[in-house]
Amino acid sequence: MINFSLEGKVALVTGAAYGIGLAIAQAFAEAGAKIVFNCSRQETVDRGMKAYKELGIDAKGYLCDVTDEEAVKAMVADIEATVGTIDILVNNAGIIKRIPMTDMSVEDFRRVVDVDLVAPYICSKAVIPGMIKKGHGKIINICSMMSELGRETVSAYAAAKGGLKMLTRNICSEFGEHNIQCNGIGPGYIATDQTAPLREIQPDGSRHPFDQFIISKTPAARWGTPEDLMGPAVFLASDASNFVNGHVLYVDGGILAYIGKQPK
Ligand code: NAP
Ligand code: GCO
Repeated sequence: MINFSLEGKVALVTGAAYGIGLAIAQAFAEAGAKIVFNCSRQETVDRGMKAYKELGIDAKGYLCDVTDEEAVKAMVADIEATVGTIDILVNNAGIIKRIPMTDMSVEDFRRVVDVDLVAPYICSKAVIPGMIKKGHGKIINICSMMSELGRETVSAYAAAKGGLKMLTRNICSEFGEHNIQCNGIGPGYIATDQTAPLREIQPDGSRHPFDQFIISKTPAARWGTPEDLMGPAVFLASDASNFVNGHVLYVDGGILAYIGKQPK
């Protein structure tokens, strides 16, 4: 029988106070997992704890900046001591800065790469020893359309998410023999806080030009929702995907397959 259950599994979803991370964690909880999450601001951790309580999920929240290796190691040690060895890690925490490359400071560029690429390395490095000891593990990296495509103003983000695709393949290569599967999810354009600026209604009441652009580039002719990612995430976190490794599953409504609707 195909096993999509996460019963008895401990899942750490980074940055899962709202948006994509919260939806993935909710899906994991519905599949039986124990949920742990972290954010870098106390008010966001509090927002997440409120959200989980309203969903009836007994989640544990940590204040931890994923770019701080010592803090991540301490968080993982506390989780292993108080909840259990982490079976599933979702590297979801991420930021974007939309600035033309030649206007972008090196500090801004580095911060995006730190959060979106170096931190998944830090978090994966922290959980893999426990997974090896346990004899299994699942690491899911939240990649992006920008793991495959570029666009103006997102140079740091695209570089990081492109690197995250290759980090996914490398973790697969290095730890597959320990029954650890590392895969990516590449969401398309999803309606969350992160993309809210791209969907703002214009002063004349019209839709944001980028909003209209994405609708024309998506065969599904709609933005994705965090809920669209729930099933794919449970699949990649469950035993149903034990022979899927190093793969990036694009959940994009077909954007990557489509040249775009021709103007009328
Ligand atoms: P979001 O709404 O901006 O939420 C990001 C979460 O990450 C927040 O909880 C934030 O909390 C946390 N975070 C940011 N920096 C952190 C840090 N240094 N340490 C710990 N937590 C941190 O983002 P989203 O749209 O849900 O996206 C989630 C992931 O999906 C990101 O990796 C994003 O790149 C990716 N993605 C998004 C889309 C989309 O269209 N929305 C598409 C493809 C991929 P704090 O600020 O309090 O830390
Ligand atoms: C942007 C968007 C995208 C999405 C996502 C697409 O400015 O182009 O924020 O980067 O967040 O990564 O998959």
